[in-house]
Amino acid sequence: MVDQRSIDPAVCDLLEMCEDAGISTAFDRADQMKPCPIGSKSACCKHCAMGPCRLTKEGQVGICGATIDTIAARNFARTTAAGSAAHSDHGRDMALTLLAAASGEAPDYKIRDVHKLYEVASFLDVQTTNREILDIAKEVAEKALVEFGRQRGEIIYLKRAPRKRQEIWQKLGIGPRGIDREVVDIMHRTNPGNDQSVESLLMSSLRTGLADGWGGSMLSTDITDILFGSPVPLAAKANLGNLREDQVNIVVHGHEPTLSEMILVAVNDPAMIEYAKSKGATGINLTGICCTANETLMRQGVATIGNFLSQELAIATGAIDLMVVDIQCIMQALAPLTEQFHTLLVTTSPKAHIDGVTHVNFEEHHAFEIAKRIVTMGIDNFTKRGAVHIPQQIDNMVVGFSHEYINYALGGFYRGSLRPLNDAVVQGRLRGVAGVVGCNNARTTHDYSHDYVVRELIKNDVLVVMTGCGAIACAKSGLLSPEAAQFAGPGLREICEAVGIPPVLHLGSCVDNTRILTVLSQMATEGGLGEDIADIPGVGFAPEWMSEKAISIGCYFVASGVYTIFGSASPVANSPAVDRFMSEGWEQRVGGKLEFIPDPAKAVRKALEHIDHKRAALGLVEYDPRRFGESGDSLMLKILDKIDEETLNVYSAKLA
Ligand code: XCC
Repeated sequence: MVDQRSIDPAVCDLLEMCEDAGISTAFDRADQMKPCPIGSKSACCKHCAMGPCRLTKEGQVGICGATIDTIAARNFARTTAAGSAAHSDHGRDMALTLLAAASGEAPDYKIRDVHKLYEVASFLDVQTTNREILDIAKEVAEKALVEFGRQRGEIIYLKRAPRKRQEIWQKLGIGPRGIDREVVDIMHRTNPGNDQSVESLLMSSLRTGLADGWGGSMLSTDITDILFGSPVPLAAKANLGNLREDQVNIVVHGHEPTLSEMILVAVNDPAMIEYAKSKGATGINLTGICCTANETLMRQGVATIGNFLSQELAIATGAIDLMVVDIQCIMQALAPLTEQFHTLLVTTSPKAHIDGVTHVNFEEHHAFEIAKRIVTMGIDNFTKRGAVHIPQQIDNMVVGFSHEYINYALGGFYRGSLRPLNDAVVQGRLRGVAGVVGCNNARTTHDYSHDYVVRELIKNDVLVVMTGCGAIACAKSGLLSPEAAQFAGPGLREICEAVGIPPVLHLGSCVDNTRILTVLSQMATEGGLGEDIADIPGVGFAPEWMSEKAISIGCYFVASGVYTIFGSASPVANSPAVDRFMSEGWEQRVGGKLEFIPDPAKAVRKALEHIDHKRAALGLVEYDPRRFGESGDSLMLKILDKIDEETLNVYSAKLA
């Protein structure tokens, strides 16, 4: 029973322990509570007090006359708006932190990536000549904030897309006018008695998704890089075995890096370490969960102990002295669970309180002081620790593939570009590219679909980039290590070996899906693969999605021209009209489409068909894995096989 719930042995181990101890987890609750058969298919409308109306019979309409199609499209649009709001508000907070730092009001933050600041300044039309860094940063933050409240025209970052893509958006009128405005627009048009057209509601959803992808999230990625540094590759570790029995374990969880970056500084503070030692610990061990983990993992190599569905199990180890959470993806179940263990749970965001849980309000103006206070609370709690059960799993990975680094990796400083990547696709060494992102979902086997989809794609010479909980899933199954090249097809393997990268690249947190948009835009403008994102032989996947944010991401991928496949059943299955519009209707208009395919094998098959179809449309050679079958180390080893032992030793020494 338990082993079907997850492919992660550490999770299975703890699930067994919880089962024996009678501790309830999301895995059990998912078994005990089936999804509502009406709500899960979007056949319920609860936008007014005449309802909720449940449409369960053919041809039935709501009290106001709303059809199943309108209801499904309206619900979908609201989901997109909620997801776009969450990502974008995170981006706004990053802009406010940059503003506070640049104005001298948040002295604990610095401008760590000046190059990035200059780059972003140029995107936002901020003058840089003869100006102080902080002055530029202040105007960058102010201009970024204008994007949220913009009322007319289009958000500035749309110009980072290929020209052809921008023209499609202009022609369809789906270029977001302002980030907040598009979220409000959806809330208004889905309010009773407004938009009742499937096409209009779904095209508006794309616009609101674009406000997230090319607006709030992209600004978030950029500003986070400015404040904390653009990621570069570094070795790191994953899974629950990274918890330490002999040290104070502090876990960061959520999404925003502003506090976690300060906690990282605090746990390395000699006075804090001394204090931990005075309580009997040998030191302080910082690890993370979900996307806060991805942020500190990408930049400083802080170990991730798990993704969304691991959060309760991490507490069940009994080894966590303090878990500090910020925003998003924090289960309310953590609160009663921490009462069964000694773990101190601390909420910090004014937007994410949990009743009965200690709240330390985070303000960037006193960031380090607050971080030290929280770390001290964790150290004090170490003495209350009881028995622990820490699984031994530790997996190695290489992370930190910002889009800037991918350029650099392929050509160095002197000719950094995506040319080699495009050439590899043109030659058929790479069949195509894929972005595999998104959550865990307790309705599916934990991590299984991520692992399956990614293994199949790399086996078929598809280079995979990942973010979010999907990236953590594959980190735990070893796919983010250079050694995973052995699972790749011959063409991809050769590239991995030549460039020294894993076949699966970790690009960051959920907001960093925008790095995928940047890479795709650069590929489209580099030449050889058409002139638009929709021309590229590529696909997007969210195999285990659950959050509203995933739907917003899906919308901006589609609107950017990407065929996007979500795992699990369609949430709009009761409305064939809506389902059809999301595939055929959207594809005709924007070149991208969204499909819900619960069977991962079928999903991969369709993805590869799509990639091959795009290759054919570009007039590229048909993909043939045998063409590069002699590539990579296998060829090298054959040569070495034929030479005498002395020369072989020289080679081996060099390779070592
Ligand atoms: Fe949350 Fe970002 Fe989903 Fe994971 S992947 S469950 S949103 S932490 Ni974005």
